[in-house]
Amino acid sequence: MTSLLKSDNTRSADGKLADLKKDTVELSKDQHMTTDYGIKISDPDHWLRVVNDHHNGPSLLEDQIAREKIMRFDHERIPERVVHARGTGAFGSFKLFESAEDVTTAGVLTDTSRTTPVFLRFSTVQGSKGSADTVRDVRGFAVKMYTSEGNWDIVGNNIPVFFIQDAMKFPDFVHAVKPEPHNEIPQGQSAHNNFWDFEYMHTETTHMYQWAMSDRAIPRSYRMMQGFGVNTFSLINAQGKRHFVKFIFTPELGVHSLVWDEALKIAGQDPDFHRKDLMDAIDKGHFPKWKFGLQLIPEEKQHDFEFDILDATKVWPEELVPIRYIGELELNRNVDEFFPQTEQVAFCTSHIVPGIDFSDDPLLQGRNFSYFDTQLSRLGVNWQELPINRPVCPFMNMNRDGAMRHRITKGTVNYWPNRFEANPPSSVAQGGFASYPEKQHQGVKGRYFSEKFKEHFNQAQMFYNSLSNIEKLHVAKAYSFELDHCDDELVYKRMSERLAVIDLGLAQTVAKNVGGDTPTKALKENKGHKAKGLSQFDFLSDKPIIATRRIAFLIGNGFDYAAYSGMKSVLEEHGAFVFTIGPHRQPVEAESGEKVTPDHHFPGMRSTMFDATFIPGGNHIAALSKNGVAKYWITESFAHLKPIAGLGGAVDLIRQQINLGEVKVADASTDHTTTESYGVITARSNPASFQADHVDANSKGFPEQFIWHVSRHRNWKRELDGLADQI
Ligand code: HDE
Repeated sequence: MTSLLKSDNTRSADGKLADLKKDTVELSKDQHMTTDYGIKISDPDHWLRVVNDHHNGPSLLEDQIAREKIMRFDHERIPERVVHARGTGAFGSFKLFESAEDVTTAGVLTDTSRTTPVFLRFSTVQGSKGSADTVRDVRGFAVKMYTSEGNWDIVGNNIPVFFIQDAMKFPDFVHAVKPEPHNEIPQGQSAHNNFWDFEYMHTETTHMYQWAMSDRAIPRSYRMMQGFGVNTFSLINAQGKRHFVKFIFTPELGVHSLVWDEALKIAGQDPDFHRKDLMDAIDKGHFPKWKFGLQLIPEEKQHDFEFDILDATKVWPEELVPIRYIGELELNRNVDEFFPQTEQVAFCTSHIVPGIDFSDDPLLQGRNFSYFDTQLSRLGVNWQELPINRPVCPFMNMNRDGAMRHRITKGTVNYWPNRFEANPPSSVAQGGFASYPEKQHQGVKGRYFSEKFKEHFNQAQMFYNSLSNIEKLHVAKAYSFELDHCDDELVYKRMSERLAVIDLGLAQTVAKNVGGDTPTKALKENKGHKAKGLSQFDFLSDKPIIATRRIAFLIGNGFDYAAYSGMKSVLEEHGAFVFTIGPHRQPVEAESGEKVTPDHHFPGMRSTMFDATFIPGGNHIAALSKNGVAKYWITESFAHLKPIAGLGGAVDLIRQQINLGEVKVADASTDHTTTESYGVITARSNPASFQADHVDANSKGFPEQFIWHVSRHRNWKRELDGLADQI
């Protein structure tokens, strides 16, 4: 039976959940409908009127119930976020497995017995609130930790650097990337003249747009991307010593992306793809997890690097500054209602807790101003009183009044100091926040920049050098797509030439594709520096992790039930989500008489929604061979580099469809060790058992091979060998 309540959110009781309960009401048949001021409503559907014999007549302004219903509705929109408008969020918790007390006094980073409640909002940057999830864009990764000492917000992204170095450039940058002013085009993408004009004009953006053109900007799932605080913060320990720090979250499931054609299609086919993916995983109990790490530089080493460590367009290469993983963040509860939680949640980089402090990073300094300011216009002066934003620890001060003040503070004074000594401040020993007493030298007032900030290309090269060949190929394709969408010759010609500061081959490929002038020499020597942790392949586990992977089973009447149920249970044992796609959602009958109710019918779904496909044998193959959707499904999955497995009669269907010509696909019933499988696993007869206890690259069994290929995410060799360009 469909429940009135969307989801059962009682699973993980925590401090924030208890706090929100005070403001949470539930729909119920026993609670009769009332107006907002409490009177019971007898007719919510018809406006009060004076009618003639035909029951026609004017509506009466007098109807306070109808009037208030409409007027309340007229005002229910608030301004969307000026950037990061499109997003989704979830609750969770943060736990330490190692104390960082050597570098900070912050309880949330030192007390290993604590579980800190968390709210995390993911977002895209460019598009408006209703735009598609899978566009090419940076993803926001904003974490609110409701710590016992107050809220700590890490307002991060899934890319470790940013476009600009100085906050004062932010309005120009955002104007340039957002839809153009004369026609409000394009939505949810940077593929337009103004964005690339801005990038060309600001060489400091070079490193970041390399990342934005990489696969990082088209994640497969919010659950499969890293989160970075980006800016440099400080940690202060009990001895008053300061370390500069960067915060990093790395996902348990690895870092994976969509392929571009898939991302484009999903944007239309299921614009909520990432939202649903996150909710679905949490609802099914597969809670996404990230390791939380610190990169630390002692204060006295601030100037020991060839880049400025306060420059947000630079990473701290792991070889120079290793990541120390100390905790884990888990998301385990979906929101109850989107607006009061995900929309009204508001983050501020300035919200830190004792033991953590800022740095002179000029981007951070500006952000510390901007976030609080934007919440004032988006939510009003009492935004921190909203249930989702208020801390779980006690809070009290002399701030009063303002629109929509809810809190009622008893007492006769609202100032400090007062004759009652009410609400005194805390000493540092009592936990009061004190800024790090950084020595400030007498300086000169002026709009100066550190010399090292002027170097803009070394790390853009390092990023590109560190990518695998396939990732480099994708970068070239991404630039080609973006600049192809620019119709101003000046923009695409200058930009494709600019790429020669990174790599001549890249610049030549892009110039050719987009109609630029092919550059003949590199604009900067590339010394070949690389760093780990930049390529997504660095996060690919040796373990065959297929948990939460969406696997489609294509069936029709007459399918082989043994193969269907055997594969379903072995994949589900490994944590995959199996979906059955059939000709209709009414039950489909197997050859042996069993009935299965499909999750979807063919026209209702697309291959793009799944990570892999399996087709059991049986006499349904004749019908599938005539089913255009099923046939295109196979072709498209192959082009999107996804594993495909088939048994019995499905072998011929798959082979015909992917039209591999001379290339052989693996056949688990034959000797496949000499055959390149391209991630297509087929066998003429069912395996002796549908079990997969030990899976690795050398596994020979049918389910094992399929699981291994799914765990590799995509079969890149198809693309490298030019086999995938069929659609
Ligand atoms: Fe933001 N950014 N930003 N940003 N940002 C906003 O604040 C801003 C920057 C990021 O889910 C706004 O509440 C300035 C870097 C995320 O609610 C605004 C500068 C990083 C979110 C704002 C930056 C981010 C925002 C708009 C340059 C990665 C969504 C709505 C100095 C570390 C938070 C809002 C959410 C949102 C300002 C640069 C991440 C206007 C001035 C760098 C994840 O205040």
